[in-house]
Amino acid sequence: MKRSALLICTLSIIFASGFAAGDYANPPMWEQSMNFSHQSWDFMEPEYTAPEGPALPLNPDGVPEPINEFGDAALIETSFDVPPEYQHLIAMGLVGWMPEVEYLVTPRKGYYGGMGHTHLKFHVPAAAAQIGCDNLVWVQMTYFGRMDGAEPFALAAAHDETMADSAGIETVSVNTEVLDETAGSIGRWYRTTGIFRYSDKNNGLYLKLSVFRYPPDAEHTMGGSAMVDQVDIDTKTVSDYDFNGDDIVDLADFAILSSQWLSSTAIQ
Ligand SMILES: [Ca+2]
Ligand SMILES: [Ca+2]
Ligand SMILES: [Ca+2]
Repeated sequence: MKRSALLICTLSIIFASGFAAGDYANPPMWEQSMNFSHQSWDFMEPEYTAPEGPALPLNPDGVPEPINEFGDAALIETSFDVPPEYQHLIAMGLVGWMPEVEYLVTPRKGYYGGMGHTHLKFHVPAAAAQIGCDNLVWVQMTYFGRMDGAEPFALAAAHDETMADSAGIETVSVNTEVLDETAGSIGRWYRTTGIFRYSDKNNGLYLKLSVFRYPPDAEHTMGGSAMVDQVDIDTKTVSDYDFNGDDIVDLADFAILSSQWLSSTAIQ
């Protein structure tokens, strides 16, 4: 049993050249790892025009170019919540796809969001469940959100599209940094990076990213904005058979396994 799993893991090693670009900041450098995949969305193509935006599902449109031997990753759902008193903003085109908005003091272009809480859902195919193998997913989003002290974002991972089944999905880490290109008093730019560990049940993982705007009040009658400018997602497989911890299952690990087996046999 152990040997068959070892072989399955070994067969899936991918070699890819290193890269770094744009908001793909401090990437996990998993290119040499088993079942590595990468996908980026910058939501910026000439044909993306507000308010229609691109058709869904939207495959990765950013750089670096996607690498995924398990299927095409996609943005599958977009939505926003606008408070009842600001529903008229929808007709004004202040929520949805925004190729470029000059009145916002930002160099960033091509994003989804506006003057409502903003949600994006992605599906990222990954390695199927293997004995002794779990997957890690690294997700990074760059966004404009509230700065009133409340959490400006939420990250959720699930096995199914309804986001109901998150059994066994472990949050390894979530870190948020404030970007110094911030402008305005009702929001700022952030970059949040999260890592989840999971055993694949359904050809990949569903990820829902939410960004929250500053709530409207008497002083800020228009309220703030929530905008997602870029999303990057990497995956890899981790294995209990990577005995020397170098992120690759190969003959070196098999040698360690063999020596352990021999020593245990000798004791008996
Ligand atoms: Ca693009
Ligand atoms: Ca963008
Ligand atoms: Ca190893």
